[in-house]
Amino acid sequence: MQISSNFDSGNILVQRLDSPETIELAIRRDTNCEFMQWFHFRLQTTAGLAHRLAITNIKDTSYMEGWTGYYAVASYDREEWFRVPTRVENDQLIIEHTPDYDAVFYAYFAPYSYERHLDLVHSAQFSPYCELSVLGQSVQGRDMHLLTVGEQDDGKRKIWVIARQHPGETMAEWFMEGFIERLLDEDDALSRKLRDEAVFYLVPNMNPDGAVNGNLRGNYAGRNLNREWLEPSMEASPEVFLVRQAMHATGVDLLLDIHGDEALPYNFIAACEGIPAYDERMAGLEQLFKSAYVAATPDFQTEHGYAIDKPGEANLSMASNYVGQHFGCLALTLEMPFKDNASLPDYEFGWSPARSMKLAQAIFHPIATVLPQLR
Ligand code: GEM
Ligand code: ZN
Repeated sequence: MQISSNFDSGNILVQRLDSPETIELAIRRDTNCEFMQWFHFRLQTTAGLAHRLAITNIKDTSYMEGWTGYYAVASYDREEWFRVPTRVENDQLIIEHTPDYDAVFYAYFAPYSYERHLDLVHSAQFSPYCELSVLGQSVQGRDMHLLTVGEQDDGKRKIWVIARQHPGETMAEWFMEGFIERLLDEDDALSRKLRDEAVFYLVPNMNPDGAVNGNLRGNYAGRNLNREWLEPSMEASPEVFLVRQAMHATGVDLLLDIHGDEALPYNFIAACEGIPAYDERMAGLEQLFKSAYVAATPDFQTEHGYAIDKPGEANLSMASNYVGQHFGCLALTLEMPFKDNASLPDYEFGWSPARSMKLAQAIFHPIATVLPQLR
């Protein structure tokens, strides 16, 4: 037997590899910071044997409540990721699986590789509606890609969609793949209407270094990008600095910040109720957006979500709060589950890349619903 993780988004430390029933592993912390929860590794073994893999250090992970009701994902071909029997026992995460083949990958959620990211943004430029540009470089020098969709015109609404500030939340980039696919679809009437009335600025991966290094939340310098929006720096958080700078150049009428949540088994939206600029207009737009999203898909709901910030108590270093306050616009954080949508469970795949892509394609309805009132 052999376990490896020296590949894109790999993260595991091997403690014991005595037998298929005695495998002990540990999750490595994010680069240059304390966050940890993301894992992704490869097992070379003998098909047909029962395996017991114990991740022994989940007590040190960032969101212990994320392990309750959680099932790890596995894949033989890195295309289809299915759920495997997983439980917490004596503060260890126990994965029990009898692989059908000699080689199998395990991960916290279906990985989204940097190669797939490069394919996504470069194939998008084939569309006559889409322009691919580079805002600058990340800490480790990876390009920060921006897709601009729709003719730029002062009369059009400016809609920014950013994703994967937290690199382990890979469902966010699966969402972006689905979003881009529909937005560039020449036969889609709603996309045509939105392209006519708005300009879209899309950043499918805000944190390419964190993604490649197998981080849950940090960038390579160890910064939580969703706490850098008040005072980003080119030295430690260039990813936010560059995107924020571009937003200031274009203006923002709507921000969607796409994330994943470790604990809550639901899709939900967090708004910016606690910012000083929050008013009845914003509250009305937020409700209109949420109601339209509920109408568009049963995979979205408004019953479960984060506690609402008290008035004036929002953390303005977070993207949605900073943008909502600075631009006086609707700014929403969308959260998808690492587990599943408990209201509409899929016992074989849980929440998945395909469902993330479908959720993205459903968001076009609430965007179209609020668009006329964004300014
Ligand atoms: C959150 S996302 C920010 C939540 N936004 C508001 N307005 N409450 C974070 O950054 O901690 C969770 C996540 O990372 O997905
Ligand atoms: Zn996040």
